[in-house]
Amino acid sequence: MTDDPPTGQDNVPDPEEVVQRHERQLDAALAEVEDPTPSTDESLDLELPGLELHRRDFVKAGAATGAVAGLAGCSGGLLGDGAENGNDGGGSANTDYHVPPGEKDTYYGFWSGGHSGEVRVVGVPSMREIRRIPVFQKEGGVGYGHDEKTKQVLEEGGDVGSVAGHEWGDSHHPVLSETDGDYDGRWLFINDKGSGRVARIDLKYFETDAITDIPNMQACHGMAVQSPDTEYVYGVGEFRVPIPNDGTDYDDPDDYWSVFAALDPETMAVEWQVRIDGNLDNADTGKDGEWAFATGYNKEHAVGPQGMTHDDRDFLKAFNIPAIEAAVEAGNYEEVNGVPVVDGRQDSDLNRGDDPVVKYVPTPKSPHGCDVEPEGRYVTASGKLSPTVTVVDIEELASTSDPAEAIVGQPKVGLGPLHTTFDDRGNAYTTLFIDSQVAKWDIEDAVEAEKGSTDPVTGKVDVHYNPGHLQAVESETTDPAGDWLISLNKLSKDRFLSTGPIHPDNDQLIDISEDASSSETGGMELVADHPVHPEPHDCVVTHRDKIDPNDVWDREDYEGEKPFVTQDASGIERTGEQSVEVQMSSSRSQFGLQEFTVQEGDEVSLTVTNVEDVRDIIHGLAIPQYGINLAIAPQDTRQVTFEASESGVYWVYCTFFCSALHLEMRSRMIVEPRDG
Ligand code: RUQ
Ligand code: CUA
Repeated sequence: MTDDPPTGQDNVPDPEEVVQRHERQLDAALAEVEDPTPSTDESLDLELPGLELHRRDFVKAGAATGAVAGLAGCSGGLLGDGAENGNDGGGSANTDYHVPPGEKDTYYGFWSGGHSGEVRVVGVPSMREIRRIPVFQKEGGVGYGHDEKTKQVLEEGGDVGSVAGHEWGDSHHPVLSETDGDYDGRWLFINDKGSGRVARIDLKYFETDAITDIPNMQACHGMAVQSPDTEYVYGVGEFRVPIPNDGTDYDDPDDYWSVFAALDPETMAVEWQVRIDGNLDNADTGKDGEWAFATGYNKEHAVGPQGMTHDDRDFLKAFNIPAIEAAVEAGNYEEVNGVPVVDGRQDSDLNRGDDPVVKYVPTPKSPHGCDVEPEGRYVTASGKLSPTVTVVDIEELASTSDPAEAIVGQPKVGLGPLHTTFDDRGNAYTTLFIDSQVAKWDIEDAVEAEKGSTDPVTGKVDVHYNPGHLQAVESETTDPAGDWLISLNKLSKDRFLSTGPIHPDNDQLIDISEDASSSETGGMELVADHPVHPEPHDCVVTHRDKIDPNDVWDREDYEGEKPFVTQDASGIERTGEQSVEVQMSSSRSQFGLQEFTVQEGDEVSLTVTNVEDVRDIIHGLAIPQYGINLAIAPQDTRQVTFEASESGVYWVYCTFFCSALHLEMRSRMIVEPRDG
């Protein structure tokens, strides 16, 4: 503990050793209970949370040390089998989560799909998966990345370096656009933790319509929109990298960068960035447009877990939006790769005056979740490696010159607090990764109580197992619904039929509609298990009345060059020595052309319109030998261009079972030998 934090690459710690070191740290923390002398990092004058936990609490299920090691980097831990967990239930509240055939869910949920790179639409409370929306990778079912329009979306957002290309992404944190502090149903934004990207889904069509590759950023982890009116979309850089990252200056980790980026929600252009000290993790914003927050770890600027967790403190960073905008306006920035980068590091000149661009609030080391409660009064940083949640008064933070003074509460909630969510009755709910529980606590009680007190905790419910995110319905608005909560559990272990060594995750639905102080769970009742494909991270849930998608396409939204193709307009036109244009309508149960003939080597530009205006009648168009796979919804037009490289007969078929004559819905492409 007295060595300098290791930063060189020849000092990669042995995982065993890291685990042992964490054990020693836990021992030290326990010793502090008897002897509450200041922490090893005396530069920060912050009260230590009380740590009167017993040793056996830390090693619950014999696995906590492994879990702590896993936690250091936001990944799953090595865990014991957790068989002691069971639902102890609570007072029965509204258990009507079953949605009968023909009825619809009350809420739309949007789930990130992790390294599947997609977003999933899930009905709540039934938890039925309604649709998958491909975002960061090509997908066959809806032809995403196959037609020119969606191909372009992927390509424009795909310049992530010659190594990765745009093969896949790691979607983590879906956030909904807001108007007046409420979800407005216009867009959903999602980050790519795999590279520094942010995507936008147009909720009129539930289709990804833009991806931005954020310069100066590797790994965009946190994601938020500025409340109350989506003034900005924030992408939060996690990994620190050299800028430029071209191999010229790679071995000075003190000069690696991580940035907080603000995008314009309309144009998806990066407006500005703030360079900060340490890594960034999760983000949220205040409710008045003035502040954004991000947790962070690795203030040590290390490159390995040992160094990253060396000190006892890290920071919650508070971004002062008007001050940042003023700095940009005044030209107080460095332009890097086309983006104004404001210096928000601790020793920056811009942080010296009365109106610093970034305030660094000291917290226990490696805080994780960053969540602002519905009234916008407090921001919480969930402890991860500390059993506490740090509660910061935003107004006080704005006025104080010592950010530590704005810490007004630090309830001790349990082991491995990762994320916090809220209801409309002043309760907060925090996932406990190591304890495999959700803890419920009272926000105002936490502010009243001594720091480190367990008194504000009003109940705990077991979940199965090792929860990461959790989300209460409409929790990010100023008026949450307060009826359902979903715990997104990283491991499912014994909860489902085995499918071999790779298990699904387990999303559990918890009824939170009642407060019951007499019950152990505080009224929370776990009502259902739902397996999910690897690996959702987070979700956001809105009332269905706030989303109003189209049933068919509006023709005026079509942006391609070619017009809407009617049956009469179907035809083929030679546009050059080796190029042809083919235009086709599709409807039940025929294409506008029964056959068409091109020459070997022709560049074929194919435009297809679905002329139906009936909801849910989708036609596909596939020419498998040429890799063509379009999905065309009613009133939509899609295009694709390919080279007819080999002569022969190729059947063009419809991929959606659209009518009794679906199998007959075909066209015949004849590719004539060029000199035949
Ligand atoms: S952050 S599990 Cu990687 Cu979504 Cu907390
Ligand atoms: Cu159109 Cu099948």
